Amino acid sequence: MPEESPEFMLKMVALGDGATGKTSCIMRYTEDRFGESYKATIGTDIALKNVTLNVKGREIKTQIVLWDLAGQPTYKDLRQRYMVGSSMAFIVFDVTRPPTFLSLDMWYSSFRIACPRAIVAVVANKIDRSDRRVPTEAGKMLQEWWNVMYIETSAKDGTNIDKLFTDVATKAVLNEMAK
Ligand code: G3D
Ligand code: MG
Repeated sequence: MPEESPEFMLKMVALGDGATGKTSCIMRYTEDRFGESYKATIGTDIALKNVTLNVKGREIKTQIVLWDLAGQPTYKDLRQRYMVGSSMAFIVFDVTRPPTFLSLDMWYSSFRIACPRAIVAVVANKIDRSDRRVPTEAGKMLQEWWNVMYIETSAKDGTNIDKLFTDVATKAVLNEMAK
């Protein structure tokens, strides 16, 4: 018997500076793998994840369409086109590299231009590392200022990865239902 088709298909984009762990978060979530070398591709990689979300006590089948930019696009124009039509975004920084935290503002602003009402999560990744330099308070500050989600993860050991995608997608479904 064919599987029941999802009630929602939602686009999610991965944003943030290079090597912060965007691809690793997606791989951990969709394939439960980490650190295997993947081919360096040019352009956009797309991964699919089917989930059943609990939204206000209802089971909702949802397909998350994850867009991951291979490499860092230099052209603002390309980034903007990649973001269009997203229901949600996760913006990743690396807790061991403060400059990647400072870039969040640029990523957030350009995403808001493309998708003013989409759900956003700021993701503090690599919390398994002992050389952390960006404290939790910094992330919490952005969470309040921007009224976005904030979550600390490790794609390496899997901490909070499922929670990240499930929470963001659940909010996005609620957002769609309110339309
Ligand atoms: P990107 O897609 O944002 O560019 P990647 O980032 O997912 O390619 O990850 C960049 C590097 O960070 C990779 O290491 C990857 O293994 C590492 N990384 C990603 N997430 C974590 C994490 O949660 N913890 C730790 N310790 N490392 C992580 P390499 O060495 O392959 O460059
Ligand atoms: Mg990548």
